[in-house]
Amino acid sequence: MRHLPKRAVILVSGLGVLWFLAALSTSVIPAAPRATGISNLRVTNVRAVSFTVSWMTEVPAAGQVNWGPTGALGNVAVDVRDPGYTGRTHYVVVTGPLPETTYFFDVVSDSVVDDNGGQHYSVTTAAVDGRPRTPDLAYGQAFGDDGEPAIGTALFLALRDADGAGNPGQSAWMSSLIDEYGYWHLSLSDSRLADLSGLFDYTPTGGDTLCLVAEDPDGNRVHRVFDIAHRYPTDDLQLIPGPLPCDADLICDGIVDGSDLAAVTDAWRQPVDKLAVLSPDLNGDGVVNVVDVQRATASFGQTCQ
Ligand SMILES: [Ca+2]
Ligand SMILES: [Ca+2]
Ligand SMILES: [Ca+2]
Repeated sequence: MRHLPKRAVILVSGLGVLWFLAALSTSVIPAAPRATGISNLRVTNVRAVSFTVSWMTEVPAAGQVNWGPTGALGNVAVDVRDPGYTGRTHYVVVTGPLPETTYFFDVVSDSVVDDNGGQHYSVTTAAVDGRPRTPDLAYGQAFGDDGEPAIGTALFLALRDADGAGNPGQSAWMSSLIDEYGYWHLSLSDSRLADLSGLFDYTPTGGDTLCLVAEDPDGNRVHRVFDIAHRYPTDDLQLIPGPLPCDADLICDGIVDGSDLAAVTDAWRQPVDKLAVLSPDLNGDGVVNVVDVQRATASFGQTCQ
């Protein structure tokens, strides 16, 4: 028997995978429960001399971050709301680091220490970029599924190039803690390149986009993309029970398309970045596999604007 060329075998098996995904795409497989008590750990607003750590817990707790330039840590930072604040959301701004320096940190919820399996979490601070920029505020309001202000939820924002001018791609993630009236606000003029080497240049008058993502401790979510011209204020955001079809908009341009599907397949069986605001691990089970590709496929064509 004549053997098929290797490429043909790969093509045929690739088509088989696509058929399999299409067959799966009508079912929804629920997320596996989290093994630990903390979730949604994020490091945002990384600047030259500060960074923000946010996370959520299954039950109310007091949160703090132990941090330092070595594994000995040695410094403590507490929640921005109050040193004694207890809740299910935790939002700690670490101040005092030096520019372009790697720091290690652990996340503490009451007496439970998450030290990333003994190796600590780490973050490298941004380079100093002293270029003067006109202050540029983005703000809006976010509400829960019950219509009440989404108090205490962290709102994540990234700028994305959509007009081909300034820096390409997406900025580093910023975050804002939603206040008692549902307001969030962020200084876009402080936005940084994803690699933190300098400020992110964008077009403030319109054309570039804002990617906004938030999740509350009950799993209600929002994921929207706006033109930057509509930033003061943006449309009201409403957090609704997740997961959302737009969760698959990993290349956060407002539509789930081939580039998002490629971002999921590229991450196939690679180590999952637990700190990513938008993760290819769409069902949060700690691995990127056929279930995540199936979810992205099922969301194909979904718009998030
Ligand atoms: Ca641009
Ligand atoms: Ca996209
Ligand atoms: Ca997964």
